[in-house]
Amino acid sequence: MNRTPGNKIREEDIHAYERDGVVCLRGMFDRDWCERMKEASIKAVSEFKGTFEQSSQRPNGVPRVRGKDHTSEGEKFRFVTLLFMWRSYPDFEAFARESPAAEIAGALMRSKTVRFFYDQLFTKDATVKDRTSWHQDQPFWPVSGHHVASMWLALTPVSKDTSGVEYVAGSHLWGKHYNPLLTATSKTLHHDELEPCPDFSLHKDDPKYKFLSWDMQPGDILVHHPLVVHGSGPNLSATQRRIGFSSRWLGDDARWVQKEKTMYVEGDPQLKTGDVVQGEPFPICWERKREMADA
Ligand SMILES: O=C(O)CCC(=O)C(=O)O
Repeated sequence: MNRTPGNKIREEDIHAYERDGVVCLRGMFDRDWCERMKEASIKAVSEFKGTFEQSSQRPNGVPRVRGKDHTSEGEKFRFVTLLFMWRSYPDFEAFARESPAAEIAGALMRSKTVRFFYDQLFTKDATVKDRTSWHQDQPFWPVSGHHVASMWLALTPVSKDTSGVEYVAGSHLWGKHYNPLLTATSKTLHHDELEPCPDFSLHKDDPKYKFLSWDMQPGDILVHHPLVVHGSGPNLSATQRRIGFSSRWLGDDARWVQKEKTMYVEGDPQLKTGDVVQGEPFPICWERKREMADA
């Protein structure tokens, strides 16, 4: 399994990330990582019982994988999202601590230090019709700053027809924070003061917007900014499951923001608004010039 990025990250890749809010990098993870994480993902999804577990339901405070089974009534093909797998599954923890992901995130964010934030799986079986709604990530989180990169690793081949992620280029620079309104979380995270995210599928022909998406192979990644607008379409394939594995990474300017309604972070961070995001829940996984084993 590769410890360093499968390909060199060039200055033009960093510029694309800064300009568009997303960059696609090819062949960053080798076949061993892809097979290991694909197997681990299938196992985690098969073990998930389909409830959205809130902190109060967690026995003795022990963290468990949370998520949502979005599968429509009566459908045998599943659409499942899971969060915080690294707390329960050693393969996901190894990915955070031993893979080249943290180094890649550090290079793109131009950060000195990279901490792990959390991981999230998006699996859509063949023929799953559901979209992932257009959204930005940051309004869901108790974290501010530009240095919060998400890395979406393709674990199966992906195209626009098989629910490849699409982006509105440059939307991270609009100064907008849209209401987090994905179906899984809309009740708990709704913020009245924020405007809803437009349905950008209705604006595909508008020359004001540039849409970006890529055909991908296992090992290719998308790295995106926390405020770039993105979403994905249905999986139109009759045979091909689509597995996207996102890991989120914190760089130098990431700060905690106490919010009334926000994604629950495992591990009881005990941080106040304005604090550097640090501590046991967010292990240091990479530092410029030298790697560190732990926080
Ligand atoms: O895979 C998807 O459909 C959406 C991914 C996403 O929203 C993310 O990784 O932030």
